[in-house]
Parts: sequence; C-alpha cells; structure tokens
Amino acid sequence: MTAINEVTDLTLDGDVAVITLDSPPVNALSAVVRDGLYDAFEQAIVSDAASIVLICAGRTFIAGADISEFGGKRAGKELPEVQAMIEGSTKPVVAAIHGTALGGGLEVALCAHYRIAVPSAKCGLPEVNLGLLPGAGGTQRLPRIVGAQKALEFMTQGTHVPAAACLEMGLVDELAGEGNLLDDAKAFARRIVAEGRPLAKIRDLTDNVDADRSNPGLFDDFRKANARKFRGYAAPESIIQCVEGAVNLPFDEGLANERRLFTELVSGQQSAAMRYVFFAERQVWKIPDVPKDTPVVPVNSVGIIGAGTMGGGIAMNFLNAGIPVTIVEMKQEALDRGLGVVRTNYERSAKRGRFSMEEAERRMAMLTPSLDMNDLAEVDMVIEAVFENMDIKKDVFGKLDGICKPGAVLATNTSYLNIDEIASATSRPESVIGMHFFSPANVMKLLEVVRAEKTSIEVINTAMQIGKRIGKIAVLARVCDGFIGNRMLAQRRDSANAMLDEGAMPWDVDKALFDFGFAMGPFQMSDLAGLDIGWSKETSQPDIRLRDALCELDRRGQKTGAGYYDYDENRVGSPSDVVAGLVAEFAAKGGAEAHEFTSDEIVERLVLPMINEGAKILDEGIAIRPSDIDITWINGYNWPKYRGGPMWYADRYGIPELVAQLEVLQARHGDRWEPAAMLKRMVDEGKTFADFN
Ligand code: 3H9
Repeated sequence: MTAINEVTDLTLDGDVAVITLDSPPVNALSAVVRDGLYDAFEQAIVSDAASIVLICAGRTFIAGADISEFGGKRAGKELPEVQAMIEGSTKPVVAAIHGTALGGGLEVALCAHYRIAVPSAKCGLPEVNLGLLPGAGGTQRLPRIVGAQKALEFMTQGTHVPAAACLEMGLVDELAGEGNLLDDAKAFARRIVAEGRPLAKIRDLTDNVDADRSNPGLFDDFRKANARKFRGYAAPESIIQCVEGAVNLPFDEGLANERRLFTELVSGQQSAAMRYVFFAERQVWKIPDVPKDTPVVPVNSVGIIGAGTMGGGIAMNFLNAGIPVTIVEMKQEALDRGLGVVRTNYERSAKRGRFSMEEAERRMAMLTPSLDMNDLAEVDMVIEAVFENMDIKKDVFGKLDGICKPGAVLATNTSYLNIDEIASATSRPESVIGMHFFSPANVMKLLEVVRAEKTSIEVINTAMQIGKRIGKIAVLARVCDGFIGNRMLAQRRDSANAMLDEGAMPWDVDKALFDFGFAMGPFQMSDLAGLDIGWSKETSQPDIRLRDALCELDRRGQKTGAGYYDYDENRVGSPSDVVAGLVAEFAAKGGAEAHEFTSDEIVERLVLPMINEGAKILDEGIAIRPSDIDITWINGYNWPKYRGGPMWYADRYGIPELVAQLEVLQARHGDRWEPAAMLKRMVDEGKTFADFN
C-alpha cells in the first residue's frame, strides 16, 4: 500500500489498482482530496495494474464538493483536472459506491468508465439545494445517460436516488453485494478487462441528446410546469440552460457553458444564503450545555392529547416513523373526526403513490384511539395539543402527573403560553418541555423545542433527538411569549395592521411579501386561519379595529367566503371593494396622511420589526444563536431559503443602516420602532450577526 497523501492510498491487488479515499466525515472534495486523487490516478495509470477501482472509506462515497471552500481562496488541483485524469485513463476505472455519491462526488463517478454500487447506496445531484448547479460536468453527462427530461427532474429536485433505480436509469452498471463492495468491484474490474470491454466515456454518448434535439419545446414545457415551484430561485433556470446546452452544443462547449453558469451562481447572494442555511441546519442540534453524550429517554410509544388538526398532524409524524401513538379526546365524536382526518390524509398519500394502501393501513393500525387519559399510563412521551388556555393546560398536566409513569416526557404543543407555569401543575417540572409543531404538523419541517426553567438536559436531548427521528428540524428556544417564531411574527402582524391604518391595502401588503418570496402575506394568512381567532362579540371594537369590523360583517376569512379578500367557490381570493372602503375610512378617521406605499417600503416595515425582535430574543438568550432564528423562519414560516433568514438578511442590509432606519421609523411612528439594545451595541462594536453564530 502506498500512501499518496494524508487522505488517499493506492494499493495494488494483483492486476487491480485500488485507490481508497478516507477524508471524514463525508469524503468531500477538498483541496487535499483533489490533490490525492489526481496523484493516485497518475500513479495507478502507469502502474502494472490492468484496471483501477476508486472506493471510499468511512460512511460514504464522495458526498460532493467541500461546501465550506466555496467563496474562499482556491487551492490545489481543480476538479476538472482530476476528472480529466480519470476519464482519460488508459485503464478502465470502476467507481465503487456506498453511502451517498452526491454532487461533485457523483460527477467524479460519472467520469469513471463503469460504476458499481451496493443496494443501500444513493446517488444524487443536490446542488440545487445549495443554490447551485452540478458544475463538474453533471449537467452534460446526465442527459447523455437518461435524456433531458429525466435529467432536468433529477437535478432540479436534487433528491437522493436509490441504487436500484440508478441501475435502471443506467447511472450505475452493476449492483454489489451489501457489505462486499470492494471484492465485487475488483471482480467487476477484472471482468471488464477479461471481456475486453471499452473505456466507456459518457461524454461520447449521443443517442439521448440527439433524440432530445428533435423536441425543442421540452424546455419551455418544463419551465411552465414548474414555474410555481421555482419562483424566486435562480439555480433551476440555470440548470435548464445547462441541459439545453447539453442537447444543442458539442460536449466541450456545453461544459464551458455549465462552468460559466456555475461561476455566476456560486458567487451570487442566493447560493451564499443557501450554503449558510446548510450549515445552520446542522448547527441547531448543538446545544452548549447539552453535551452529545447526554442520555435520552427511550421513546417507543407516544400519547397525544387532542385529536384536532394539530393533534392528528402530530400523531402522523410518529406513525410515519413507526412509533405507536395513543390519541386521547374528550368526546367520541371529536375522536372519530380526528381519526377520520388522519385516515383521509394517509389514503390520499397512498392514492398519489407515496406508499401502498397496506402501508396506510399499517400506520393507522399503530394509532390507538381513547377517551380516557389513564390509557397514557405507560407511554414514554405525551404531547398535549389541547385548546390554548392556561387553565385547561394546567388541568391536563396536573392529571398527567398522576397518571404517567416516572420518567415519561410531558410535552406541550403550546405556541406561546408560559411553560414554567404549565410545569408548576406537576410534581416533576424536570420532565416538562415545549414541543411546538407548525401547521400542517405532518408537513412543516420545524419543531420548536422549548426548555422551561427546570427542564432536565436529558429531556431536552430526548425532545431534540425524537425531532430528528421524525424528520423535523428542531430548534431549541427558552420560554417567553411566543418563543422565537410567533414572538417575531407578532411584530410583523402589528406592523402590517399599522400600515392598513395608514391606508395601505391588504393585497398590496400581501403582494410585496409574496414577491419577496413568502408563500403568502399576513392578510392571506389571516383569511386562511380565520379572522375570528381571539375575537369575541363581547370584546369587539368595530369602530377602532378593522379586524373587528370585518368579523362583525361576518367576513371571517375563507371559511365564510370573505375576509380581507372576497372568495369565489374555489376559495380564490380577489380584492374587496368593501374592505377597500373600510381601510380608507379607518385611515381617514385615524388622520393618516394619504400616501402610496412602495413594495420596498412595505417589505421594510414588515421585516425590520422582525429583525429588531430577533435581536431582543438573542439578547435575552431565548435563542442560542442567530442562525437558529433563521432556521426557525425558513422551516416554520416559509421565509424564502434563498434569502437566508431574517438575521442573515439583516447582515446584508447592514447593522448600522438597520439601526439608522429603525430610528427614522421610530421618529415617524413611535417607540415600538426603537432599535434593540443589542443592535446599538453591535454598531458600536462593529459586529454582525454572523459574529454570534
Ligand atoms: C457540489 O458538489 C458542486 C459540484 O457540482 C461542482 C464543484 C466544482 N462539504 O449532514 P451530516 C459535513 S456542491 C463540507 O450531519 P448525514 C456537515 O456539515 C455539494 N462539509 O451527515 C457535517 O459537519 P458537522 C453537493 C460537509 O449523515 C458532517 O459533514 N453535495 C459536506 O446526516 C456530517 O454531515 C451536497 O450537497 C460537504 N459537501 O448526511 C451533499 N457534506 O459534523 C451535502 C456534509 O461539523 N451533504 N458535510 O456538523 C449531505 O447531504 C449530507 O451531509 C450527507 C450525510 C447525506 C452526505
């Protein structure tokens, strides 16, 4: 065995040269890896071996370029040089794949002449998730194997495709025995030599691209079909242009086109934001006072109290992960309704082909309905999802304290109530924690875990780890009104309402936020949720509150066919003359000076108060780090990922500029806008939020 460098070895096993890459954690293509590969292939090619196998040590084949290198100084061999060395080898090269061959990793494998993978392996070009395109020939080689349409889907979805499907597509040539990759790869290499198979180069394949050339409409059809999904994102369009190049240009020109478009993306704001999000999503799990080796409560069964929309959605997360759930309601009718909704959701997924009907039944069979909280005596974790009312919650937790076994985690799904107070209703506050899911709870990625004053670190770790197990991104917060997400949302909502009081139209406010990249604006959200949440006839003030006036007109949102918007029978909203009239009336009453709101002004007035509140949340230690706030907003509130999150956005805006603008707004609109103390300190100390990550 020859050590080529600290991460690469070359071994001659008879007539097969084996190059082993070992660069934990994921064999990413850092400079030292590229150099090692280049030198190893250079030596293997001139060695006595008849063929070459490339294999990786550790948990995975090469998982892509080293993301942390982007935006920094380049060093070492460039990836295309390494690829040219592999593809140009005079001896057949076999890439042996386990774990995940992703991005640049798969692009390296596509330069090998043959690929073999274990059944558990997956391949993907997930660059789109980083605001990038496969920039090492992937956009040119993949269409030559699978055709433009499939290549477009593969690269714009960025999913990890299992080995069997890769074999079917022609992306890999053979499946190895699980656990037997090296031996099978060597045997495959020997067979290739013995059979005199050619040095197969994907770049030379022409059948698929020739066929695609006769269907020029393909690309615009793809654009149209995905317009909604791609809205705001730059990378998908660049990927489409690359594949157009693959179909219409000679290989090397297509490659140059790809390089140009990749360079544009990698140096742009969107990719910088999305790369930041990639690392931020991995930071959230790191909690300073909860070390990695903190024990967890084993969770093999879960109880949920409340079978409403939230309770049912929460239950589905656990059923999907194979964890049995007992769901408790007070009345049979509510229980039946709740179970019915879960069943309908599963059947709909099965009909869409996400899984089989048997699988839907299997999941339903793990759900036990109950009208008796005593049935939760033996579960490992309870999540309460009843009405947001402190007295009711305390009553539930008092009862759970008497029923549940010692050590069971007692979680509340409250979205803003004081969890210390809820915990005080039990004799075991160390077991009480917040697990705040977002609606629809079976879909939204975010889980806000809220530690109360006395919550033990074991319980915190349990909530975080179970979050990971059910596929959520968990962010840890401390107790305050609304925690991280809703506390900031309240600021945005108040600011949106204040703009209406000054005569802005709800649809103009919503449109500005939609164009910024959110799925919908505050008033569309309000119409969807119902304007009457928190409203009552007794406390209504229709003379001074627009929302109250609308509720009194029975304009309570989509469910009543009207709210801030008018709705047709398909629940499609359109601007309402009634609302326009009321807004103007309220604005005149309030003495607001009529003025046109620009989109920029609207966005500023919605986003700046969120950032200001985010700074307070950080200063109070409610969130651990700015990037946790960003992850909360991206995964729980649809903040556009390509804008990195509010705190990332604040750094781009500039902290001194932000404080100056808040002061302008404070002078104009009052002390609500006073810059947070932390922001002022940051200006004095020349800091950005990135300094706190
Ligand atoms: C690309 O390839 C561009 C090319 O087309 C063109 C080039 C010219 N770089 O996720 P995990 C770290 S773009 C650097 O927790 P898992 C990660 O931060 C790239 N670091 O493990 C974490 O560090 P820490 C295309 C990376 O088992 C640790 O590894 N490729 C990279 O849940 C473990 O990661 C991708 O987009 C990287 N590429 O999942 C694949 N990848 O322990 C990105 C990981 O300090 N990676 N790290 O927190 C993944 O999707 C997952 O990490 C993977 C493993 C599925 C591989």
